[in-house]
Amino acid sequence: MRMNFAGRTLDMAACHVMGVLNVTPDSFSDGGRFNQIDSALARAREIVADGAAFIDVGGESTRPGATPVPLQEELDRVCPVVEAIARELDVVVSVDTSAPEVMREAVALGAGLINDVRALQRPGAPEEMGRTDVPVCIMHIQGEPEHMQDNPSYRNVLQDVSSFLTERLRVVEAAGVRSDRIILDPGFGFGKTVQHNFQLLSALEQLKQLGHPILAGMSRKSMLGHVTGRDVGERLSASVAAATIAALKGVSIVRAHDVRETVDAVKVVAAMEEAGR
Ligand code: 9MG
Repeated sequence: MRMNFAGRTLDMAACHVMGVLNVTPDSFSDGGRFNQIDSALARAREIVADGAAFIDVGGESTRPGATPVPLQEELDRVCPVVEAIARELDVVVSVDTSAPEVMREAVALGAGLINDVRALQRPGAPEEMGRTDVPVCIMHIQGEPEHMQDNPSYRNVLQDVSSFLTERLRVVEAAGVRSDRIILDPGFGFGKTVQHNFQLLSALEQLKQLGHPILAGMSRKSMLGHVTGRDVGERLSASVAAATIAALKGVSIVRAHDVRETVDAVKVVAAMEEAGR
């Protein structure tokens, strides 16, 4: 199945890598807005050279404990970077946002995917996406980033995540978003214990039964720190292993900080699958 991301068409039967580009103040040395845009563009060039098909630009941290950013601040961080990348680089610009106003501006500036960790639950978000042709990734989350890791609980994590995504599909499609523009994500680390995350990883292929391409993001997350005992900066091997498992289970996009290594891993999976056909 092919999907059109603002003029770039990708085969969702293959696995693609999405490089992470955070444009939060802690991501770059603080030398003013212009230097931040320059640094972001330089990093975006590396991500593309390393083989990513997507760059995910985010202006608000969604880490456990993170507090929301005012709307104007998010717009100021994200929009110039989206515009610069879309103008210069051959890549799908994804924008990690839950704010309908940011969605609208980002799409106008050339974004090819909206990545919403809150599954378009903010008022006006489904309708905003219903007015565009740009695909959207809707992700499962339990709670809000600030408190989501306080005490995550499920009856059955796979069934509960599937039910949540099914209900969001109903709402989002009713607002006018075409079904063939929707990507689903189980939301590793978003209101889940380590056990929940590995149960979801183990059953990832079952989420494909919902009939949509799947995105998986496990890069450097604490589920990997838990099993390896390693700090966030030392989780490269574990992140590549998790991305490899996700690719083997048929996901269409893996979100990664270490793009070059993840692209290599995905290529090995693709070569094996090609040889088996
Ligand atoms: C922004 N962000 C951080 N982690 C993520 C994940 O696992 N999936 C998606 N879609 N976005 C994420």
